Amino acid sequence: MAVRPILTVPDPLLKQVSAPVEGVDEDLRALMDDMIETMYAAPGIGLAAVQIGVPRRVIVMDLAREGEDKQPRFFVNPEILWRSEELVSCEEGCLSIPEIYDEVERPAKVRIRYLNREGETIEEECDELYSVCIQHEMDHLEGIVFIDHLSRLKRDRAVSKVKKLVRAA
Ligand code: K2U
Ligand code: ZN
Repeated sequence: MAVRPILTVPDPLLKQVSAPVEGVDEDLRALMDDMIETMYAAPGIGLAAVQIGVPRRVIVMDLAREGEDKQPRFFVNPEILWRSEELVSCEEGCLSIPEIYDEVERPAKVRIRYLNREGETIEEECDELYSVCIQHEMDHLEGIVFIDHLSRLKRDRAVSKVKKLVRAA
C-alpha cells in the first residue's frame, strides 16, 4: 500500500470523465488499497480514483467517527438509480480543493448500485452524510468538483486561492 499525491484544481485531469472498470481483480484491489491509505493520510472520508490521477470509476469511503473502528467502503462502477425530490444543503470540502468550504444543495437520499471489493453487486439507499459523500465522489467520476455547483465568482476565487496555497507549499 502507498500514499499517493492528490491532484488539486485546476489540474485538467480532474475534469476528465472516468472510464468504467472491466473487472475487480488483484490490480484493482491494490489501487483501492492505495486510495484508502491516501484518504486516511489526508485525512478525508472519501476519495475518487481520479483525485490520484487514475481516471477510472472507483471510489473509497470511510464514514466512521473519531475513535470508532474503521469502516472502509469500496465502490466500483457506481450508478445512481434514484434521487429523492427532497433536497438538503450541506457544507462541503474537497481534498482536491484545500481550505475551501461552501454549501452545496443535493438530493437528500439516493439509491445506488455498485460492485464491492469482492466484485459482488450491491444495491443500497444512502442518506445523511453517506448520501452527500457518495454524490460528491460520483461527481468526481464525471469530472465535476463541488465548486462547479457554485457561482462563477466563488469558483474563480476558490481556484485562485488554491493556486496560491499550492505555490506556497
Ligand atoms: O472528494 C473528496 O475530496 C473527499 C471529501 C469527501 C466529502 C466531501 C463533502 C462532504 C463530505 C465528504 C473529503 O473527505 S473533504 C474533507 C472532509 C472531511 C470530513 C468531513 C467532511 C469533509
Ligand atoms: Zn472531492
